[in-house]
Amino acid sequence: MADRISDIWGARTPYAAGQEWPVRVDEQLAPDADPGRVRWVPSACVLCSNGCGCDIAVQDGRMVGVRGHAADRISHGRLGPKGLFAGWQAASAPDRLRRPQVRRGGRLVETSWDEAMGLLTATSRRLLDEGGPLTHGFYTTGQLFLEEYYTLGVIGKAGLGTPHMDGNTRLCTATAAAALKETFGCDGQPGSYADVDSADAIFLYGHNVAETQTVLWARILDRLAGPDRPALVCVDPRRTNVADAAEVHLPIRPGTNVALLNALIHEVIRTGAVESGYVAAHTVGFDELARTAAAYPPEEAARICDVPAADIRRAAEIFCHAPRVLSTVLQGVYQSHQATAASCQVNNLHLLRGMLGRPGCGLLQMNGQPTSENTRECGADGDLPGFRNWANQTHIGELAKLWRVDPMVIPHWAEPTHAMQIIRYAEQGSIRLLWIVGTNPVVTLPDVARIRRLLAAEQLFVIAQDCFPTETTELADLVLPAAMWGEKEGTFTNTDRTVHHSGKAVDPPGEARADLDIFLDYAHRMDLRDRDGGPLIRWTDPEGAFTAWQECSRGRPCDYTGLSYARLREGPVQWPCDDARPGGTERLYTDGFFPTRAEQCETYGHDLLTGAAVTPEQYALLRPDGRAVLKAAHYLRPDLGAGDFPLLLTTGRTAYHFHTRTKTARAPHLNAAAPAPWVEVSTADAAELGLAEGDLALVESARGAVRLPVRIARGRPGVVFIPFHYGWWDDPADPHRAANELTETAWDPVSKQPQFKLAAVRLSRAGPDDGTAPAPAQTASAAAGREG
Ligand SMILES: Nc1nc2c(c(=O)[nH]1)N[C@H]1C(S)=C(S)[C@@H](COP(=O)(O)OP(=O)(O)OC[C@H]3O[C@@H](n4cnc5c(=O)[nH]c(N)nc54)[C@H](O)[C@@H]3O)O[C@H]1N2
Ligand SMILES: Nc1nc2c(c(=O)[nH]1)N[C@H]1C(S)=C(S)[C@@H](COP(=O)(O)OP(=O)(O)OC[C@H]3O[C@@H](n4cnc5c(=O)[nH]c(N)nc54)[C@H](O)[C@@H]3O)O[C@H]1N2
Ligand code: SF4
Ligand SMILES: [Mo]
Repeated sequence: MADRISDIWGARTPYAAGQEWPVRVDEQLAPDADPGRVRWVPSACVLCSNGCGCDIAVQDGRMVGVRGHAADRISHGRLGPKGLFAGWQAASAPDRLRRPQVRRGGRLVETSWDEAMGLLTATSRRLLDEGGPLTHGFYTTGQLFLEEYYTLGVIGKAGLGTPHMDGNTRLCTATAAAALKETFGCDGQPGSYADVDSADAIFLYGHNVAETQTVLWARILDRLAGPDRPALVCVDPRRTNVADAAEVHLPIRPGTNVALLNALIHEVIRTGAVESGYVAAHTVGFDELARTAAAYPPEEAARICDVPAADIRRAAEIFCHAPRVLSTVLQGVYQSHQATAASCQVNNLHLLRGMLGRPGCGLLQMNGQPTSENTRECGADGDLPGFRNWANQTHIGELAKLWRVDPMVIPHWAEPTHAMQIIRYAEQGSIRLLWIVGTNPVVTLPDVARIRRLLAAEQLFVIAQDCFPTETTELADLVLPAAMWGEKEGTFTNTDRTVHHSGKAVDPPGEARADLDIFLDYAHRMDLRDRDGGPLIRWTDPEGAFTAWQECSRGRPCDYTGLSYARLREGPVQWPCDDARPGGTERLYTDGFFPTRAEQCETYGHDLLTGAAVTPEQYALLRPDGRAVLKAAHYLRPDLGAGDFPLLLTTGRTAYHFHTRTKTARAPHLNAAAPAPWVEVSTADAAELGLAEGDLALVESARGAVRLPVRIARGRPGVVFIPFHYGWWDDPADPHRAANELTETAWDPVSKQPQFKLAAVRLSRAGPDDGTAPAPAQTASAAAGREG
């Protein structure tokens, strides 16, 4: 059973440019499953944004395994270690939440749904009476289904009227959305995963795809093993598996993405690689971009980023000469201080070469969580449903008409509140009810000591809705047990706009309920009504919610009106899908026209350095009118505070765990592959600090400290890495071992995404060698000395 643990990507199936990626069907069944008796329920994996289509094996009312779906456009049958092992095993874990719990006399005790929802609605009503909708905050997720997000979005925006609803997507894909909006006028992924099949070069910016979308990496590996391998360029301070396979690895100093990208733009312009016809017809802002980039010859970027200028030139040459380049961007860029500024420069590179909307010329501002796309589309975060612009009265009017409410009910007097600001309002006491759904902030927000204090405070009524007991449910006043993937029906959309339908395979354990049913129950008990006195939420099941959402998406860039449950049961489809495009749409912007007209766009944009909003008047002067906006930004040095913290901490993922491990730690093989946290230190730093493999190190920042075993790894000197997966639910003996004990409350000015990839720390030896660190050996965490 364990071979796909050590063999993360499975066997190679090489192919050449322009060919179909060969099918390889991966399957994992429980030892006691009987293949003859298994029933297969179509779904897709929800353990990352790749969204691999799969079938769930069901036997005797239990999930007993999973297999890849051969016809699926994303996976062509493959599944990675998380997909193979985690979902179905976690679902039958004995410690699932089965009944609601309420805090009485300081302790959580089980209660009935009726009492739990009664308490919730009584508290909610009282606070609305006392202080209005601004007393209510929602902290949501990128892991529910579309139907649940849309329902929650309508409840918050039209039922209660609070602007305080954001998702953990703020930590995850806020920058992807922001960069797409700034450049193209609207959210929506231009590229397709099938661009891997024909790209001549692939650029990965801060994206450890080998560990974080393992099936996408298998697709890239198969091209690399084929007859016409694409050139790979990896921008990542760590020596990841991607770096090992790359033609050019640029291990830049963390936080210097903008300088590097400006140098690439510099070279595109200097060498005459700009597609002038495309730029003239389809963009605005070239002159300012050229002026800005002029300050970044490769030598200057080399100095800032601390990589050889010759390597920057080689990367630039690849970008300038390859007929088809696919670029992907993820957390190494998004979770940094100039996140949106950097991501926009990747958009600019593609625009300068006219490389959009054609096979192989993909631009993927990646998502991370499996369904974060839907949070954004449906408005269960700081966005309005259908990618509508909160500053556009017509867009607000459309929603008011659809929901049959007064436009003034829908909060749109200011930009919706971002997650860290919701936390601040709760701390200051204006938000008094915080409903946390499908996220574990006590481990995953920056500076978790602060979050722990807040959630434990008397003044705040905390609801936590989850499938498992977590560090966050432990602090809640009310715990609502949720059904998980496979236990409820719904749809979700991956990074490249592919919508999958997921069937209900089994019943949830105990009294756990689908999130949709919990939201519907709340709306019903709160008696939320429209302006005519009818029920605000008129649907009662997933398909009804989907139909309501389709109407909301009509005419918007994310148009779902051509879809249906019946159609999706036959297989996935990429939005937009409407009467004119009944088969869906593989790539956006094939004609070079962008949704930047003022009446269409999702935002008028921001200043990339300060985050100041562009006014409608300023936007009108810019006159994008269907052209993309080339936005320039100078590099700014990150502010890392004062104090004696000479090392840079970066945090991130390992292949075997998903976030706070609520699912992956309950899959024994995955857990055994990475059972406990570690800190990666470079050979040079270890020598200087007198640290050996397995030693216990004390890692301190201005915020906190953790003690972790040392892995002497292959990263760049001056940078240490800690995986952020490890809270303390499975190790109460060490309640302070999370990476986020150390991180700072700081965010990108445009996307408001926290800066998890950049904190100043110091290290010292805290204990003797205990053998080897519990770090995986096949990944970026491999011990120094292993050559790629
Ligand atoms: N196995 C696994 N897969 C996952 C997840 C998981 O938890 N586990 N989570 C999913 C989710 S929600 C997300 S958001 C994605 C995240 O997927 P990734 O973004 O690929 O993962 P991370 O490890 O957070 O960060 C990627 C890389 O950024 C690099 N980096 C750090 N600082 C910088 C910098 O300044 N510049 C550049 N260029 N790179 C830098 C790090 O060294 C790291 O290798 O993964 C998804 N897939
Ligand atoms: N230091 C550092 N911190 C980070 C990051 C980093 O790279 N470094 N990355 C950030 C990123 S990109 C992300 S996405 C976040 C992730 O942060 P979190 O979202 O807090 O992490 P998860 O463990 O995925 O928490 C999701 C919770 O939802 C529950 N859940 C799963 N399915 C369902 C469902 O259907 N219904 C309900 N109600 N609950 C469900 C799970 O059991 C789990 O407890 O972490 C962020 N924090
Ligand atoms: S690549 Fe992502 S979606 Fe595909 S099997 Fe792995 S975790 Fe699941
Ligand atoms: Mo994420």
